[in-house]
Amino acid sequence: MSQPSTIHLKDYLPPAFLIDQVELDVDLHLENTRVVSRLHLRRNPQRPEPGLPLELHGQELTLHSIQVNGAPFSDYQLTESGITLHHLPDQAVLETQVEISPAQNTALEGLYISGGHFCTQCEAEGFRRITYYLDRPDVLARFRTRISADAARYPVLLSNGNLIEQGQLEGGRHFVCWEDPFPKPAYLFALVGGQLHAVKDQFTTLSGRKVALELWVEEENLHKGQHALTSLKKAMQWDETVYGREYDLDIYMIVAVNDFNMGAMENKGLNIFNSACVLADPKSATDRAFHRVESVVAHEYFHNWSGNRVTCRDWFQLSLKEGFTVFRDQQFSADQHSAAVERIQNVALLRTAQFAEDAGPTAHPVRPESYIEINNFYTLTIYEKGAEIVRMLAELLGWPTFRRGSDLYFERFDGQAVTIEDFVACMAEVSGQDLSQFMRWYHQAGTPQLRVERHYDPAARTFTLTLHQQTPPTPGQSDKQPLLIPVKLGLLDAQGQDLPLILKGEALGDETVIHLREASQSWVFEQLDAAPLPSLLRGFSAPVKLDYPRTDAELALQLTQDSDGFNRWEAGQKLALNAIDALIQQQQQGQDLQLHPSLVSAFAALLQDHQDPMMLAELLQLPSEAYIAEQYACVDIDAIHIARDYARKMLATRFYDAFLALYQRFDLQAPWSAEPEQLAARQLKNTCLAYLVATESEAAFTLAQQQFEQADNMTDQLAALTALAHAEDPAQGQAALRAFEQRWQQDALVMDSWFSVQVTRPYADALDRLHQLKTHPAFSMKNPNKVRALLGAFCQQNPSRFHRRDGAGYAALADAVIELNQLNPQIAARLVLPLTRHQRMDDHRKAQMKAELQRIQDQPLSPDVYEVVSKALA
Ligand code: 0A1
Ligand code: ZN
Repeated sequence: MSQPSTIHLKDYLPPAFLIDQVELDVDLHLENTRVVSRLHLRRNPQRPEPGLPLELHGQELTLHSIQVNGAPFSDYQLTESGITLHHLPDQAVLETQVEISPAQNTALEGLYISGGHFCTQCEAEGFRRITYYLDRPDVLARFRTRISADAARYPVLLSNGNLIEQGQLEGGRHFVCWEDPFPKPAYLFALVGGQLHAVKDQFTTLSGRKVALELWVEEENLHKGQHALTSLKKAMQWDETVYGREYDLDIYMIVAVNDFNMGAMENKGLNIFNSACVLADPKSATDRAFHRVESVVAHEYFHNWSGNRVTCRDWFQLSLKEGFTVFRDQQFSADQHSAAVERIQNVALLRTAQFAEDAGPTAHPVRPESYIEINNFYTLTIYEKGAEIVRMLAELLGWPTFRRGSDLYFERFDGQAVTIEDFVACMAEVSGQDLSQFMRWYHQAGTPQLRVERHYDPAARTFTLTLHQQTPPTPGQSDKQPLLIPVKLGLLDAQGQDLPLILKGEALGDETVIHLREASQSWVFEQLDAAPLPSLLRGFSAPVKLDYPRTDAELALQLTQDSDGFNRWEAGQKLALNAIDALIQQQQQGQDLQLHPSLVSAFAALLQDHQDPMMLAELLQLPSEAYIAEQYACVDIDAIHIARDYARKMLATRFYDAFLALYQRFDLQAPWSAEPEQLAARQLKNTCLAYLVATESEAAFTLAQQQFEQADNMTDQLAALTALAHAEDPAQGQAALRAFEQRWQQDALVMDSWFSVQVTRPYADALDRLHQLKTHPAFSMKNPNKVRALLGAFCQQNPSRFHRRDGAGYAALADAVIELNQLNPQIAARLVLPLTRHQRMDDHRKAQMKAELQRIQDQPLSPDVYEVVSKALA
């Protein structure tokens, strides 16, 4: 493997040729699939330089023949990354015949086998593993796809668009022909062949067109398909109502596959899903899994407009489709469930994982300037921070104007491949706002820090709020410019009620959004009889770190009284962070641990108010170890674990009776349903169960055991299993783990949870379990879900064990990365990320982490792993 090269945005050039029409003929065989492709080419008027050659991408293809306009063609060179054809006429039909081997494809890009079925994954650059092509998103072509295969083994053959022909062939084979009327980039191509069965439904669009909905699964999973179809119909309707977007083909198909690198893929008219993101029934899937299915189904559906009808010019624009589509799926979920809880959960992910990414060696702007391997850029920054930027735009413009900007964008660029600038220009045009400073959000990496100062002047009855912003340096970007930061705020009186806001004589109601543009800026609020308490960054109106010192009493007031649900939760998190910080310091100084009374009184207040059980379940969660770690310049991983654990156990003991009462009250004893009341009840009840079991009392273990045995749904069963299996005494969970394995060994998705539960045990034996489980018959390094369930869960969700002082956790990860680098580079490059977060670790661990990275670096590496590891060692 040669030294991989870097691709730069500044080098972008339009392609030398365009492709109007593609005719593919794919003859499916496990070891030697034959692909004939006919490309209807013409020179691109945007590239007038005479005689430009055509450079087609191709990877791991065996070339059999090339013809141009029906005659053999020899004026070409094979290169490392494809083929260069010289002296082509201005218009030509280029026919290539290649052979590929799906059975050997463990990278799961291009055409591969999953569970005995043929399937494809072409984003970002998988199509070049199927045939020679201009595999770039700014080349949009109409596809006609003929597939032939053994009729008995592969009775179902699918591709994009409409089925136009099918028939029998000799030798027990058959064929189908699909045609997609919408020009599309190759990354949206898909093909499936297998013994699949469909759950079918129908949707009538706003304008009265009937769309056939088909979910294709293995026969034994038919009963797990209904929820995805219901979710799809909700999403279709929501996009019509909220964004005025209708579906455009007569059929929408989804296929579930077991081996998939990501969550799902929005291929035109033929989505391919990781089975974990589409299959769900109450017996085997948790409420969280149901929610994931709903939101991923919606996400892929929304891509039909934000991504497919209007696509990206190049991969540097990835967040154009992903940021916007994540924002849309978050809006959808907020409309289906509790908006505040949805926001809390999205922000929790952003502030732990994305902020950590933005502070580490792989930090990059939402619109990057360069990359080695684009697959490494499907990141939380592109997706989640990208969505935050779109959310800020919507906040700055107001929804009706934002919606007009969205309409303009879809209308103006329908059928085109465009840039992030094009999107923001539509928003600027409809609003009349100058968004040039706002564009820095796309160009600057790193999480901005916002420092708050406040000053009340009793004589003038004014309150001055001063905000200072600063973005830390990130790799390749040492100096940062001030950003335009929308800060939504209210001012609370001593009872926590919103005060009227008056700025420069203008009455602004109870809540407003101020626009911070300078490095430091002040606002003077008038006519205030006493010092107010600002409730800042309501709804987390910008993805920033807020340095806003408040007293415990002020935090407690916000926790119970703030009219903004997000800020109530945020105040509680801050109270908990303060209390845990005090414990960390006591631990570091060798003192006895003492939990600060403010957190105890906060819990006492919370446990008396059951108005909103879903919200209460969130409010009762202590910040994760990962989020606690985010607060420190030098992370003391052991002290964090001990402090948080101590706080959890103290609260559990102190409020045992209250948790038990709440548990009993919300243990509905009714058959499972997906009704919001039941969802909330399960969530709260299981939060209480975790606290009860944290006391390690016999009574609590008995309760968990009973729940484990009697549960009629996976949410309750898994919550009980986790409580038992995470007890300090490993014997507590043994019987339940065995029973669970017996019951579910045939269900790969449930077994993923069984693996994760064991390796996330926060005790010394977790790593031994991991080593044992790697040899379990249900585990496979070739299946990404299994790798994530075992290795991913251990490294990301069990920080104190992954960061064991002896370095054995790091070594286990490095071993797995080295093995996976050969099998599946994309997954290897993701798995290695926890090892790259060494910056803020103590010197001992930092050295060990770097040594393991170096051990990886000393191997012959895929570009994927090379890029991540070399950045982490730079
Ligand atoms: N576009 C899909 C996610 C996806 C991205 C890359 C893939 O392979 C490298 C596969 C899927 C989405 O946003 O859902
Ligand atoms: Zn997406």
